[in-house]
Amino acid sequence: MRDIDMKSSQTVLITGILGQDGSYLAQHALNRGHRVVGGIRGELCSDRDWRLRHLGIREDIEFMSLDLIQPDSIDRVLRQARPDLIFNFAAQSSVGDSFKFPLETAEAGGMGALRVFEHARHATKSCRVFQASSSEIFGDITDSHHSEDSFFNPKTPYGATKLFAHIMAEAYRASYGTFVSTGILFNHESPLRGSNFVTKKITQNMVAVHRGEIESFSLGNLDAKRDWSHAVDFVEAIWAMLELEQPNNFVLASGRLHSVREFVNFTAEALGIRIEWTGEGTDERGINVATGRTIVTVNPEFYRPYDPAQPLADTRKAQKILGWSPRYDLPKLIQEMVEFDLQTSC
Ligand code: NDP
Ligand code: GDR
Repeated sequence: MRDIDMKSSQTVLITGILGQDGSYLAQHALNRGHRVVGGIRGELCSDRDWRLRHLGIREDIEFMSLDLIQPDSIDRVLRQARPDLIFNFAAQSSVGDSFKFPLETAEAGGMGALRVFEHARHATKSCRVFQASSSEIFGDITDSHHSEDSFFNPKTPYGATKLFAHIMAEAYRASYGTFVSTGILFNHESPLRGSNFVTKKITQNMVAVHRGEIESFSLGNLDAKRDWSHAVDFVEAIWAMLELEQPNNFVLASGRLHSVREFVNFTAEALGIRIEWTGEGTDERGINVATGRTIVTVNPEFYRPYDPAQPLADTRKAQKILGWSPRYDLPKLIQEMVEFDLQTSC
């Protein structure tokens, strides 16, 4: 159910536009005839804008230098761009890296988000903000299904940072009437996913094994379960959130959990490889049944100090209020990722 139909040209500011979600959201906004301003940190060189080039929208975007860790750069961009809509995707988004770089993670994802909300609060023209929250804010599982109203109990520096921003979004809504909506986003992947995340690491390495470029590769916790969706499905729901009359919080997910081991199996299947698992713990191995060769091993280097289990998601609110239902299931998502990697990574 949409309250506002954004037909006329709006100025859309996307922080983190060079990342996965920023790129797809830019495509979505441009397809609807809006002006897109993209915040980037550092220089725009060809190895960093590959997602935008792949989508064929690189030349349609106005880029501005924006680092969420630098307050002046946020103020300058927001004053110059005068956005109607802000999609705040910029963050140090790796949970694993947040253990190594907790200060940078907190500054960009926490204080950076707060600075964006401060702008929206004081902006002279009305400005709607989307804040990318995360399922990591749930932390340890408390309910059978987790919704917008569940207890938040994060245990990772990344999750704690995202919870700070999430609560600030609610505080700005309640205290100042600022339009800040949040998406409590479970994992979403795509061909444009960064290779430091487990899904892309698996599809890229399995393609390399398939081509005979490598014999094997290593993963960490194979038992970890995640709810994986396609980023394109999420971008549609995120856009719809800012078309509502009132700001709100929405859980986005598929509602289904799969282990990392199962993700490897699905990927192998998409490549016509039959895989069998043997051993336990760090001795576990994935073996190519046809050749008898080990293709996946476990390396404790990829374990995390704390790796909370992901809960099952309750997405009824997004279905009901946004009329949202995802188009991709996991095999279809993996098929698309594998096809992309077969064409690109040599
Ligand atoms: P990506 O890592 O692909 O993109 C994040 C972007 O943020 C990158 O372009 C990065 O820039 C930029 N960035 C990092 N630090 C700063 C900074 N200090 N100032 C300005 N820009 C910065 O993430 P996704 O697109 O996957 O995710 C988008 C958002 O959604 C993130 O906030 C993430 O935490 C959140 N989220 C994502 C989920 C997912 O499964 N994808 C699930 C839940 C939440 P650079 O290119 O320079 O590195
Ligand atoms: P996550 O995604 O931490 O859920 O954060 P990631 O793909 O990094 O890890 C998922 C699970 O896989 C396990 N794992 C490995 N992970 C990585 N990166 N590399 C490995 O080799 C590996 N082996 C096993 C991890 O331990 C973990 O359990 C993502 C990000 O997009 C966040 O920004 C977002 O908020 C959450 O999803 C929801």
